[in-house]
Amino acid sequence: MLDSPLRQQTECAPICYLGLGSNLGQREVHLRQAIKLLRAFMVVSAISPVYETPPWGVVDQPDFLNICVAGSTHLPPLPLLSALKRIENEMGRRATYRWGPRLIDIDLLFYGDLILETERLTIPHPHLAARAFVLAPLADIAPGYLHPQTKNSVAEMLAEVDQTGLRRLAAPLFAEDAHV
Ligand code: A4P
Ligand code: MG
Repeated sequence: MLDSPLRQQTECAPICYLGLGSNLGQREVHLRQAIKLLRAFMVVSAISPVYETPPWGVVDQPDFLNICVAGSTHLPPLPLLSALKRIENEMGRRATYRWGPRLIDIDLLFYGDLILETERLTIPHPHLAARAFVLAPLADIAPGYLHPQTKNSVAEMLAEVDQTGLRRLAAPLFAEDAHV
């Protein structure tokens, strides 16, 4: 079978990991829609199971559904962040407050082993190691992945955080592909 042009463009691209969350409206529908839109510029190689998670940071808000996605893209980091923000806006996300409720949130967790600190973008994501809602789904698709700064694996980081209230849902997001 011939590869798609997008797959050819991303052959040598680093693997990126994204964290997606939703806690408003039809949460699963939002996660599915976001993945569809991601596929315009990313070859998705893994999608984690869905977790229902208690809100972190600002606790007085509905529970989230969280997943992690792995994929490659020809976009450099800042254009990738812009593309992720565009998806959030296109899907109707409205600004609330820091760590507040949201229809869809897409965070860039890792971009290969790149370390980057700019005003707009920090990679790896700065709160990653403290968040069970990121580490649990990430550990399902990349348990051995090493944080480029601390050199701790995702599974090791997960073992260090409080996983109280985290619930892995039985049904995959897409019936046909639990892990792609
Ligand atoms: N930004 C810098 N680095 C990154 C990065 N690696 N990935 C900047 C994404 N964005 C990055 O983000 C604010 C700005 O951060 C962006 O414009 C970008 O320039 P935002 O998503 O617009 O605002 P926010 O989400 O309110 O702030 P923040 O600090 O990004 O919050 P988080 O980290 O997104 O956390 N609890 C559960 N259980 N599940 C969740 O999914 N999510 C949050 C939000 C809080 N509590 C949660 C969950
Ligand atoms: Mg965010």
